[in-house]
Amino acid sequence: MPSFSQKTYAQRGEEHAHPLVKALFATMERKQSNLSLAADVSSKAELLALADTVGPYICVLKTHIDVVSDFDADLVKQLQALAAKHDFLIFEDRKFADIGNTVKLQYGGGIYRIADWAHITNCHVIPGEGIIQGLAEVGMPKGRGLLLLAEMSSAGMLATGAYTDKNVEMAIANDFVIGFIGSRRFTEERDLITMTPGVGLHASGDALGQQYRTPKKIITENGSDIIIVGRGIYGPGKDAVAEAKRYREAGWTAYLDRLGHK
Ligand code: BMP
Repeated sequence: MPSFSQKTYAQRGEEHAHPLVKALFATMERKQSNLSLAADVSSKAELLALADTVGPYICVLKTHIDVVSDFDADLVKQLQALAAKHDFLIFEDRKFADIGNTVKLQYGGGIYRIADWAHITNCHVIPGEGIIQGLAEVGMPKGRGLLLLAEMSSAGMLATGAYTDKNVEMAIANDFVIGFIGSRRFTEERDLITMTPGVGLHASGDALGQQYRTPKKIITENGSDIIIVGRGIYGPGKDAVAEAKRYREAGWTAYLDRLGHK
């Protein structure tokens, strides 16, 4: 059987059982994009402007909703409208890390009500499998999906070896899990997607431990599925649309190279 990395996104979408993953692969194929924008901006106006201008080039908009200083319910409504207009999914990078009962409250309630609007969210499995079960109780009925942080991109990160292996085991065993944050393909047992942050075409890192690798390394060599790019697209002095086009092209070319379509 060919590795999932050798199949097209379209084929994987057709064969996948999870409607959300089917929708994601279909979007990727339609837009020829395996690019996710990490929209780490601190105002509602900036976030909406970025989502609207870069939206046509991405498959997933990744948010940190708690960095938006003037968050309100209307922001979420407008983000959902932009997701429909430009055909992308929303991933709230919440990194839940508490016991099952607490994360249920955090995911479904509070000010942000993440489960109501984010198609995808993620968690650390430090508390054990109960965190997945708690999140699933809220997210499964809404058709949402969860990524496990099997690895991180930053220098000295502790998610390695047996800890990473445990993430993979838990992902395989839980239907609510659709994949991982990490740097590579982790398993062939079922089609779990990998989304990779810490991607840059030029910089090698920042002053706070971030480390960047190229789309070619991540997609072609490591078999990851989606590149997550933040400051490489909208950093100081950058033309966000031009950079988004450049990263989309680099990510897609790396994917075609992996399939052997030179
Ligand atoms: P940038 O491309 O500007 O470095 O942004 C990376 C984004 O990915 C940030 O939103 C960060 O929170 C997230 N991220 C990461 O950098 N490394 C990880 O291991 C996990 C992340 O979610």
